[in-house]
Amino acid sequence: MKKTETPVTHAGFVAILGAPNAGKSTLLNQLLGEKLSIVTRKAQTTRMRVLGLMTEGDTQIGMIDTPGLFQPKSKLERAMVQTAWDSLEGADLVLLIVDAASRQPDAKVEAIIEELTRRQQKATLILNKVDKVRVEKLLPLAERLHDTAMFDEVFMLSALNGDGVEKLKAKLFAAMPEGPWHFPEDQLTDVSERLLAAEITREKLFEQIHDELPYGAAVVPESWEERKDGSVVIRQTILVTKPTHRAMVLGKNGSRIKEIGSAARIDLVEQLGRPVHLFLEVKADERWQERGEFYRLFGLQG
Ligand SMILES: Nc1nc2c(ncn2[C@@H]2O[C@H](COP(=O)(O)OP(=O)(O)OP(=O)(O)O)[C@@H](O)[C@H]2O)c(=O)[nH]1
Ligand SMILES: [Mg+2]
Repeated sequence: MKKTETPVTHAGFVAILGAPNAGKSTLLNQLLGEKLSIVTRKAQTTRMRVLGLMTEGDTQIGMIDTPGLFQPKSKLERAMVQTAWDSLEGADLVLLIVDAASRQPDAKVEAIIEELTRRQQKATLILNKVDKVRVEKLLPLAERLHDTAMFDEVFMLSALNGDGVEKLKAKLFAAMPEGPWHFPEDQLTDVSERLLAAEITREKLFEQIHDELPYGAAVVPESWEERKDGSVVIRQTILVTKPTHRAMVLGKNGSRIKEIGSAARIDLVEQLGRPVHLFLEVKADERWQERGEFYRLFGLQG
């Protein structure tokens, strides 16, 4: 009698680590072919773990985008850095992304390599932003970092334009161990739509408001109402610490908040594929970074 064989599947998790602004979220989005994690020119954009799923053939990979690693000072920063290190638990592979175009990548990266060494955690080294840097500069950097012996392989790529990303993707798919998939084949992430929608607004806030303000601001979902006509009504609150910051986010006659809202709405319509009514409220609350509910909402420890 012939036994019916269950098909062999492969599954695993890959953590993307690196200093702030190295291009972690850009790489996640490029690998997925979807804009899932928010990206800005500013450092410390990503604040939470963002899982992006790639399922192809018999293999499912959970890519984990993380907040950048740096010396944290505030409670929020400590929670962000903790989340990044926590992503190593259960990761089958770790990618350390380095901004190869940065004038001084070594100092920030060294501290991360030190911690990886302490944890005896091998990683794959990704030299990113090769579109912005001359090859002569890349090779010595690759050699220097590779000499630390913490890396199994080095990839040079541009997360932005996709050069070299397919090669990395092939390695990732080949490296996943045998095992059952953890998510349905067509699932993209485990982050809720409500949270992703709030992140989009935060991206626009980071883009439109400068100085220190965005670092002291957060966007939280308030409500999400599906209408019979197929549209969705989304209400979010932008939290800032000071009344003066509230005034800055609002802008003259509410002009700034209007711009943030319309930029966010354009992305939301694209992502959700239906009409969106977005209502934003701005609240000044000096202590929002102290509140546990905020951390729980974003899956942060605090
Ligand atoms: N030229 C170039 N720019 C890139 C590349 N990858 C990322 N960037 C840019 O670098 C900036 C930071 O990218 P992110 O993907 O937000 O970086 P991150 O590592 O996720 O940053 P945090 O979330 O703040 O830790 C953005 O302006 C990106 O467009 C690349 O390959 N080439
Ligand atoms: Mg990021």
